[in-house]
This record gives sequence, structure tokens and C-alpha cells, in this order.
Amino acid sequence: MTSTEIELHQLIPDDLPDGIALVREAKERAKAIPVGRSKGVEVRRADSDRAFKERCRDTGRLTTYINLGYKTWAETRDALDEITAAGERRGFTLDRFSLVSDRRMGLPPEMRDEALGETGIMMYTEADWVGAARDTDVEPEWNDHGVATPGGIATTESAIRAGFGYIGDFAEFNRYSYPGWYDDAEQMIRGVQAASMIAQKRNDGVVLNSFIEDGYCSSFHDLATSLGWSMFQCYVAEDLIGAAHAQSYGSTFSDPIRKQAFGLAMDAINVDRVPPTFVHGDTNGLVGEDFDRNAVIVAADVMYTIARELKHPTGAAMHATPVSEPIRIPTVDELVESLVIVSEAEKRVRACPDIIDWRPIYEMRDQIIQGGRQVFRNLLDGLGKIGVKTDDPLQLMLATRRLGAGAIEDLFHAGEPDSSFPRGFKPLVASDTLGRLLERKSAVLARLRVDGPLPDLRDVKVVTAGTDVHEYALHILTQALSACGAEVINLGINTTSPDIAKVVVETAADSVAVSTHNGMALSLGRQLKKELDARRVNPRVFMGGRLNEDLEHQEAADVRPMLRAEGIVPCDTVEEMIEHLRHRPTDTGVHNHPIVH
Ligand code: B12
Repeated sequence: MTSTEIELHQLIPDDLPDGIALVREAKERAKAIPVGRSKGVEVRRADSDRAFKERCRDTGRLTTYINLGYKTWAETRDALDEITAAGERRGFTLDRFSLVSDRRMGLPPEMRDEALGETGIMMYTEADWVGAARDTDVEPEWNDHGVATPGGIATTESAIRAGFGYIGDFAEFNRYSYPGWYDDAEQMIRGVQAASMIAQKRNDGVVLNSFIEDGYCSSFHDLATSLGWSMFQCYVAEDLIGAAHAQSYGSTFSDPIRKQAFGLAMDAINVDRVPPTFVHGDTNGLVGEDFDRNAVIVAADVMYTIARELKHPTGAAMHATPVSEPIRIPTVDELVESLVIVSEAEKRVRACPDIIDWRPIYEMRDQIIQGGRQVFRNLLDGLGKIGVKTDDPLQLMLATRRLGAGAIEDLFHAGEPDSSFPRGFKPLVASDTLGRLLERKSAVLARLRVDGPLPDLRDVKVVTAGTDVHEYALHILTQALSACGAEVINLGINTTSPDIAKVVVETAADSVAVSTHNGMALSLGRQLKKELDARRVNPRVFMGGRLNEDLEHQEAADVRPMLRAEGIVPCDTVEEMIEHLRHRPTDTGVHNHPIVH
């Protein structure tokens, strides 16, 4: 695809309101919203969370951060109390936490009850919001399912009133979707309005937050594209909307040189020097249940970040990923362990600050910056040529959302053409995401080939779908099934059970493969079976990802046995599903072929 093949009406509907006027009006309305003050800011005798972070940056004090994904504010507060008490005993300080929310928080309040509950917190009342800001000294921030969502205006107002200093996640505008909500233009309109409300509070120290890997940056194959995209986000958030905008990164980086080089490149484009909220620990490099191995990966990762932060301070808080990350929301003990790792790592790095040779890191930083500038120019010029108004934040947000991460990188990348790479160009600085995808795909294919040629699935017609934002497994799944000759109808990420069932009928597929990660696998499986039954089709149903759910007497329970009882085949690996298909088992208790009446 080239940008000349894209027509403006595919990206921008005729009746889209003027984004510039939308910003102005939302700022005007936001004047009436009072800005709260958190207890953390008071205790630290700062004017705002941002001012506190700037002070830490300028005085060389490192701060710490955790994600907290429990169900209610009461549960979260108790966990925070336990963690801070452990800190007093074990010699660490926790400075800030993010409330990792249930995806339903992204829906307008009146739609939240209808959607399936997932992992994460629900803020039910204003008292919950005020509690998060006032019941604890630890500074709260709001990221997921906030600003850039259909329910973003209500969430943003509650967060401002309560005294949250960093409110996000602006980066989610381009990818996050919400069950039952199909109007992407309206979602972007609300996103622009919510971001503008935060922009209006700029002089009160309120910051619009982006965690770039929640958005497109977790999909790009080149770090130059990620930097160019981050420059684009700055352009929209700062230049066009007028917000103080912070961008954090880190979860998809495993290689320390790439990670620190990218961090320095992000610092170089941070012209207003707004402290990023955190540098996230590596989450993608941790695998399985070998927590000892994960602890070493986590410690090494955070040591390099600490070294970079001490040498080139940005004000970002340090985050070590809990060792149980691949499996579930961490327990309090696992969070405490992550903070002990940060505090020990800090001591060790401070004791030998010159242990790192920074030259290759600076060299890579410069390559990323140069490529990033080119991507940013390509992107704005390209959108302009299609006819998108490049000074209108709403048009830019909607157009790039409709294009998608893959097309953006295909069209506007910086590297030279090279068909041996998946996107047809050679990345200037390949991302770890690309490395991992290639590695995982070839590992799966190698395992499938172990007894000879790839299994022959030419008579299989399968609908594949992801139910949330996680895309890597779906990618590997579809590639492996296609390599075996199956006909794959891939619905992509963010699909719902009715979408899937509808396509099964339309395509007369004999199998369905669903990848789901957000902690509602049983409800989802049952809902999907119901939708299929209602349409009187009976394909084989496979599910994989994180097959857990909070049940009445057990949190994050393994629901695989219950899925089996529903006639669904739970799979830990792609190979397992292919094995089933190869042997055409009937042990699922379902017919092999759809019955369409
Ligand atoms: C990367 C990641 C993200 C990225 C996704 C980026 C992207 N572009 O895809 C980002 C940062 C955006 C993200 C967001 C969220 N994430 Co996340 N994420 C992960 C992470 C680190 C890796 C998952 C992954 O892709 N692994 C690589 C793939 C290849 O491996 P896999 O998923 O295990 O899949 C393999 C097998 O399971 C199997 N498989 C998977 N699906 C299927 C399907 C079939 C049919 C078959 C046969 C096999 C199969 O085959 C695959 C290949 O071997 C995990 C933690 C971890 N280290 O695993 C958390 C994790 C999955 N995320 C989690 C959560 C909660 C979320 C959020 C809901 C947080 C929030 N409240 O906002 C959001 C999702 C919001 C939304 N809108 O949906 C939780 C899930 C918790 C749980 N269920 O108990 C995890 C476990 C982290 C944690 N410990 O809390 N996440």
C-alpha cells in the first residue's frame, strides 16, 4: 500500500467536528473544575507532582513506582499500607503507583455494568477517587482506560478534582477499544476533549501522560519509528492541544543498550523537560513460572536504567517488574520484592557509577534520533498529502487510528527497502519486539517440523481473533496456522463474541481460535458458546492466552477445566491446537463441522 492509494474519506468522515474548536471549548468548560491536592504532594511540600519530580531530577534523588491492579480502592489501599510498612522494615520507599484499571473504566459510566469484568480496579464513587489521592502518602496516577476513551471525560474530571498529577493514557487513543462501543470518531472526539481539560490545568502542574507501549510503539519493528511516533504524539498533545505532556517507555525493551539509547533519545525530544512518570521494567522478556530466573532478568534490567537515570536524570521513577508478570497480577509480596530489587540495585550502581561504556549507547541514540526525525516528517507530510489537516488534533488522531500501526510503519518508516524483513524494509535500529516475534515464530515452526514436514491443515478453515489489545500471540497463531496450509480468517484484536460468531456463520468456518489475556476467560468462553449456539453453528473452539478469572472463592483462578466442560479446548501453546486439528479429535464433545440452518 502507498499513501496515494488511501483516500481521505476512509480516514476522516465528512461530518467530523473541527478539532481546534473542540480544544478551545473543552478548555473553556474545564475552567470550572477545581484542581485537588493529593496527600503525597502535601507531605513532600511540593506545588504539584510534576514539581516534586523536577526537584528529584535536579537533586539526584531516585524515586520508585509500581502498578497496582486490584479490584477496589479499599483492597488497593490495604495493599499500599502493607507495602509501605514493609518498606519501613526493609529499607525502601515507594513514591508512586498507578491504578491499573479494569477495561470497563473506559466505557461511559452508564455502559459499564453491561460489559464483562476484567482484571483491574473499578472506581465506583467520587469517594474512591478522593481516597486514592488522600488516604495514602504514595502519589497516585491514572493511566489505563482514562483520557483517550469513550468514558474519558468523566474519568479525567474525577482525577483532576481528586488531585491526580499525572493523568493518561494519551498513547492509548490509537489502539484501545471498548466492548459494545463501535464509534471510533466519537471516542477520538472525547479523547481530544479530555486531553484539553488536562491542558487547561497545565499551570496547576497537571500532566497529560502517555505510556508509549500501550499505544503503537509496542508494534513497531524499528525504534526510529517509535521515536518518530513519540514526536508525533508530542506534536498533537503539546503543540496542538497545549498540554504538559510526559511520555514513558520501557516494557518492551529487553536489550540494555537499546533500552538506554531509546531512553536518551526520548529525553532529547522532551523539549519542555516534563519528567516522565516512570521507566517501565521489561515485561516481555519474562517468561513462565521460573521466578528465580525472572528475578535476575528484572534486577539486570533495572540496574541499567538506574545507571542511566543517575548519569542523565529525567525525573522518571524506577520500576522493576514483579517476577510473576507472565502469569498474573502480582501479590503484595511480589511487589515488595520488586521494590527491594530496586533499592539494592540503586546501592550497587551508586557504588560503581562508571561501570558502563556509554559510547555505543550514545551512538545508537543518535541513529534513533536521526531516523525518528525522518519518520515524523514522513508521517506529517504523508498525512498532509492524503488531505488530513495537520494542524487539527482530532483529524490526526482519527486518521492515524484508522491507518493502524502496521500501515503507519509500512508507509512512513525510515530504513531502506529490504524484502527479507517482515515489513519490507531494514530497520535502522530493530526493536526487541521484532526480534522476539521472529524468534517465537521460528521456534513454533521448528517444533512443528520436529517429526518431518509441517502438519497438513489444508482442509481447515479457522476464524482467529483476539479479544483485547494483546496482539503478539495472535500474530504467531495466524502465521503458524497459515504455514500449515489452513485457511485463516483473522479478525484481529479487540473483537467481541458476537463479532466472532457472526463471521463463523458468514464464512462457514469449522474452527475458532481465540486469544484472550484480560482475566475473564470463562465468562468470555461461555458468552462465545452462547453466541454460536444462538446462530446454530458448532465449530471447534480453541482458547489460549491467560485463561484465568476471579471466581467467588479464588482470585485469578485457572479456568481451563471449566472451559473444557463447556466443550472448549484450552491450549497453552499454538502447537497444542495444531496437534488437535491434525488428529481431528472428537473429545471436545462438539461436531467437527458447523451446522448452519
Ligand atoms: C505485552 C503485554 C501487553 C502490551 C500488549 C502490546 C501488544 N501490542 O500486544 C500492553 C502494554 C499494551 C498490555 C496491556 C494490557 N495488559 Co498486558 N501483558 C503483556 C505481556 C507482557 C506479554 C503478553 C504477550 O504478548 N506475550 C507474548 C505471547 C507470544 O505469548 P502469550 O501471550 O503467552 O501467547 C502464547 C501462548 O499463551 C499461546 N496462546 C496465546 N493465545 C492463544 C490462543 C490460541 C487459540 C492458542 C492455541 C494459543 C494461544 O501461544 C502464544 C505463543 O506461544 C503479559 C505478561 C507476560 N510477560 O506474559 C501482560 C499481561 C498478559 N497483561 C495483562 C493485563 C492485565 C493487561 C491490561 C488489561 C492492563 C490494563 N488494565 O490496562 C492491558 C490490556 C488492555 C486492553 N485494552 O485490552 C496481564 C493479564 C493478567 C491476568 N489475566 O491475570 C498480564 C499477564 C500482565 C500481568 N501480570 O498483570 N499488555
